[in-house]
Amino acid sequence: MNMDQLKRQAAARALEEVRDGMQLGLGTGSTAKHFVELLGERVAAGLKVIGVPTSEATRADALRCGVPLTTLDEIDHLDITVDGADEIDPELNLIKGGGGALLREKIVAAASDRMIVIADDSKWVPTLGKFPLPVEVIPFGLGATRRAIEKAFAECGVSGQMAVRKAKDGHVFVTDGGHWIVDAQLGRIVDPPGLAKALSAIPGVVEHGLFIGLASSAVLAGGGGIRVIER
Ligand code: ABF
Repeated sequence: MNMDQLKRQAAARALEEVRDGMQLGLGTGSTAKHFVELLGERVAAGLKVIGVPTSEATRADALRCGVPLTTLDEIDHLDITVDGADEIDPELNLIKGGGGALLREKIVAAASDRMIVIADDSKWVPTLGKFPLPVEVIPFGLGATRRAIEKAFAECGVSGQMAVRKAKDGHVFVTDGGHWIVDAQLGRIVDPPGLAKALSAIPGVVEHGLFIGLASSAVLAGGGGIRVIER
C-alpha cells in the first residue's frame, strides 16, 4: 500500500467516529483532504453534518465535495476536529504547520471537544523536532521577533537555523491570515510544553506549530494496519 492509500485509510477510520448532526473541524493537508472527500461521500448518502474549514484550500475542497460549511461565529463549539500533522509524539503533542495553516488549525482544534489526528505512521516520532518548527509571525519588527525567538529557544535548551518560508514562486509565503512563517530546524525539542509557552509570550509571534494537549487521539496507518492511540 502506498503512502496515499495509508492516509486515506487513516481518514476512513476517523470517519467512523462521525455521527449524524455533528459539527466538525476540517483540517488541512493531503491526509485531511482524504477525510473531506470521504465525508462528502457520506453527506451525499444522507449524513447531516456541518464543517468549519481550517484553510481556504480546505474550504474549496469541502465545497467541491458538497460538505456544508459554517464559521465559529455562527456555532458555539465543534464536536470533533479531524486534521493531519507533521510529527506526533507519544504524549500526542504535535508539530503542525508544514502546510502553512497552523493558526486556523489551532483555533479550530481548541474550539473542539475532541481532536483526532490522522496520519501515516511515518509521522510518529519519539521526540518532536526533526521536522522544522513553523512559527507564524507578524512581518513588522521581524528582526526583534527573531531575536526573541532565539532567546526562547536558548532558554528551552534548543537551537537551530531559522528561515522565512518561501512560496514555490520564490516570494515570501503569506498565510491565510496575512502573516509570514519562520521555520526553525531544532532537531530535538526536549521540552515541547515549555517551548510552546515561551513562544506564545513573544509579541510578534502570532502562533506556533506546537500543539500541546490538543489531540485526544491519533489514527496511524502503516504497513501493519491501523493503530489508534488515545491520550
Ligand atoms: C496540516 O497538513 C498541517 O498542520 C500539517 O503541516 C500538514 C500535514 O500534511 P499531510 O497530511 O499532507 O502530511 O495538517
